[in-house]
Formats: sequence, structure tokens, C-alpha cells
Amino acid sequence: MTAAHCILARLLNPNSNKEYTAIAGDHDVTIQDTHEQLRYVIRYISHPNFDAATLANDIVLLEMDIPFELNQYIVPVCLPMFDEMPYPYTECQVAGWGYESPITKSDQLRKVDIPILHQKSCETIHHPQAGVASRITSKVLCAGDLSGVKDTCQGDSGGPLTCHRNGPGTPRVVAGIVSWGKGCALPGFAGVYTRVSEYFNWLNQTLKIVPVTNHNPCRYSGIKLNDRLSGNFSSPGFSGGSGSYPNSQVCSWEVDLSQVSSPTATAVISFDDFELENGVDGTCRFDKLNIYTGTNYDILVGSYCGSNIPSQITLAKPRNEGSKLKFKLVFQSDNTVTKRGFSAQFRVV
Ligand SMILES: [Ca+2]
Ligand SMILES: [Ca+2]
Repeated sequence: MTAAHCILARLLNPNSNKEYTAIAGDHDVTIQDTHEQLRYVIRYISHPNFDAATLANDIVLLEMDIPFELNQYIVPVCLPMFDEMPYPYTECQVAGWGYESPITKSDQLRKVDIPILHQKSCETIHHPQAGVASRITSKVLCAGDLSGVKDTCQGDSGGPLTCHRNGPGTPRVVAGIVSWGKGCALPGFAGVYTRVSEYFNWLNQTLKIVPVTNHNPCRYSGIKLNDRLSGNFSSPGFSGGSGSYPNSQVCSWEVDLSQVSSPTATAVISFDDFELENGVDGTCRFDKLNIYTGTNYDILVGSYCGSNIPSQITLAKPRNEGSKLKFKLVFQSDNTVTKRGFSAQFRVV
């Protein structure tokens, strides 16, 4: 979820080929941070009444090609419940990479705590000129420090204004989306935010729309089959060998056996059927199944393609201290030529 005006180029021109990516877990925009995850946006659902001139209903939902993997660095924030809005004077937090001074933007993520304004003050400070409708409606809120020290600025748009649901230590709710303001940190002014609770019904209806990803069932990363003593894998669309896999898939299955296996246990992977697009000169170039092992799935066991059924694979726990019996299958197909796919199983011995 972000501000609709952040993807204005695409909204103003439906035929635009402008594509966007989204990064979660980012900190410094100039380097690739260890925990950042980049995804491609495959669908944009902006509010039907978004007005690019007034920035009314400045809200859009983005669908990623592959879900983000949640961890201690990438944590979801709560949506407000119906009518859940922060009280005036509540200190809430906003974060972004926007301008810190008229000339310098921040490379690293910055945050600031700012109070919610009373809606009347919000209307007063953004009082429209004669003949112009007020842009301060019930669908926005103001937050900021009227003394002109703390505010959001250009480059912060679309970022979250989050407030604790019931005081310090309770979950954070995304009360606002950075939308617009008059200058930045001007004394007597405060930033204007899309009031997320006003979109409760729209969000709930829109989130029920079938994700695009359902058409490509394998475009999910990280199906986990941890702590099982046996399991099955098959490529999407395999259907007992009568179907074929779709193009452009990336699919993985992770199996972490560290909790269930004895020190001497091995995992045996065997294939019942296997037919992927051929590689070139013995290298899998187009469609392939890679199998990894190691504590961080960082050791490549093999890369498989073509129509020879791979022989049985036996994986033992590495001998070094602290290592774990784990493996991961990653199936990828490119954008042309599909085959039957594969069916495989594993068991712990
Ligand atoms: Ca980065
Ligand atoms: Ca292919």
C-alpha cells in the first residue's frame, strides 16, 4: 500500500510501460543491504476516485510477483480497524528517505515522531483560497510539529505514518500515508496524510480480489515442508504427468530436518518422473531444477534439466559443529518452451 501519486506516470497513461519495483528491508538506497528483498510489481489497484489534481483518495495497492519473506527485518504493520483513528496529540512515527534540507535527500532511512493534529486545526492551517474547495476532508489527517522542526518532505511520499494501537509497546497501526504538504517543516503548517481507516471497506473488498499470482501457482517462494519425515514435490501443472508447467515460474520447497533427524540421519530424494526443457552442452540454461543443501542452502547439490530422470540423491548432515540437515529445491522455467515437469519425493532414513 502506498500513495497513488507515487505511480502517477502509470495512472495518467494506462498504456505506459513504466514498471515499478518494491524493496522491503531496505535501509540505504545507494547499496544493496543484506536483508533487502526486491520484488516486481505486477498489478496496481489505485482508488477509483483518486484525483491527481487535489490528491484526494491518494492510495494504491501494489501486488508483487513473489510474496516477501517475513523475518525480523521485514515485519507487516496492522491495518486500522473500521473507524480506528488516532486521537489528536497522539505521537505517531513516520519514516522515509525524503529531503532533510532544501538540497539534500537522505540515503538512509530516517524516522521522526510527530503528533496528530485536531481535524479543526488541520482545516484552519490549510484553509483554501476563495472559490477553492477545501482539500482537508474526513479522508485525510494532519500530523506534524507546528513549530517547524519535524516534518515529512519530498521523497517521503507513500511512506507510513504508524501509531501504537493502545499506547507504547502495543502493535503499530498504519494510520496515514504521506501525501502532501505546504513546503516542508514550515512553522504553522503540518503534513497531510491519507487517512487509512477511511478506506476500510475499499481495502477489504479490494484485498479479496483473486491475486494475479493464482494464475501462476508456482510464483510463490518458499513452500516449507519442515520437520517432516517424508514429502512430495511436483512442478506446477504436472497433473500426474499429463500436463505441462507454465512459463516464467520460480518455485521453491525448503525442507529443514534439523528438529526431526538424528545425527546420522540422511535425506533421500528420488524422482518418479522428469522432463524439463533441454539445456545446452550439458548446462541447464532455460528451465532447471536446482537442489541446494547446507545451513543456509548455500551448497549446490546439482542442477537438473532435459529428460533423463536424475538418480537418487542422498544428503547427509555435514560433520561440522552446528550444521543442520536441510535442503531446498528451486524450479525455474523461462518464458518459452514448456515440458511435462517433474514429480519427486523425499524421505528421512
Ligand atoms: Ca539498499
Ligand atoms: Ca522453457
